[in-house]
Amino acid sequence: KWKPLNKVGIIGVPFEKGQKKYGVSVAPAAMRTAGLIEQLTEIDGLDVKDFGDIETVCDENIKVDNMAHLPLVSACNRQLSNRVSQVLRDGRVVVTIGGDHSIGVGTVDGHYKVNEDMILIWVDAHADINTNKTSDSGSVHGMPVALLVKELSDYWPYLPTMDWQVPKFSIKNLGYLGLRSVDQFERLAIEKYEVPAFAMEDISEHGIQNSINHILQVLDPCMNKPIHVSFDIDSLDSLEAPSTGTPVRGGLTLREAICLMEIIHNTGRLRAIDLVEINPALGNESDRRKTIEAGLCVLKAGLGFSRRGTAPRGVLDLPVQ
Ligand code: 4U7
Ligand code: MN
Ligand code: MN
Ligand code: MN
Repeated sequence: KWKPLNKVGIIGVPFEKGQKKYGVSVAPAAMRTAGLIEQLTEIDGLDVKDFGDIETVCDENIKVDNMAHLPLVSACNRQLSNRVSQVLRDGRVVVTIGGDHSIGVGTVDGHYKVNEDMILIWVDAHADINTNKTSDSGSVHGMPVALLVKELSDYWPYLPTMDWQVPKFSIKNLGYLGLRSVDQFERLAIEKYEVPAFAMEDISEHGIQNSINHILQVLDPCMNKPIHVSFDIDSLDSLEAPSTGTPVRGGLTLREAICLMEIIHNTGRLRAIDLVEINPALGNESDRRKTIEAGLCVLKAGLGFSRRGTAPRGVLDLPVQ
């Protein structure tokens, strides 16, 4: 019944104020320079449209306790949410290139406005479900899930500048893959709401295919809901994706991540991919190249690139001399 959409829209989000290091904001440009649009266009039958970058303008100067740069984060996500809705309404899979993971607020908000039945797969070493009360860092890239889910809205104070974003998405539609650095209250939230969460030890035990299939089965047993994948590059092992701000050893191999994205692609229901936390300013030239290439592989796998290869369309025989 479901067939993968053959149209995609790209949004760049050169935003880095959700964390403290310089450089995540250059990832959209670095990905474009590395051939993002060209490589996606080479995927058989895929129509690729670039919707450009989100600009963040903000003159607000309000401070919120243990939540750095909230007005900026808010301004960026407000624009982003609208752009994501627009791309989806154009009948395209939306691919958002961050930027740090605070932009997950805008992508999921914009997706939810178009598809209220969406499910969210958060692929990450971290759970990103801190509030400003539980966060050790005060960085919003560790808080997007807690901002998005309605079940946690009572655990936040009033957040100035965030009135545009009313959390309506239910934590019952969330699943995690790749976890290996989870704070104490984040773990409590996962247990309290029984979020299906495959940490690295679970993936080691069951394998990546069973892990994602189990999450999809729990969140959407009838197999008819649109899927949003928020992919933090630090879900990959830091040997395979070193250029990221909060690397953690012992993560997914690129092969596992590709396999995961192929399975989600093959459902025909993938509607949004976020690719976040690539920081080309960290590490050396080889680190940078590896990390960007890994990001491209993840996107291509989610958009239908086949490792088996694709025979030319409408051609039945090899060319003769
Ligand atoms: B990322 C952290 F304390 N949990 O809240 C926090 F360990 O988007 C890390 O997944 C957050 O990269 C990592 O600051 C955010 C920390
Ligand atoms: Mn993250
Ligand atoms: Mn992370
Ligand atoms: Mn990170």
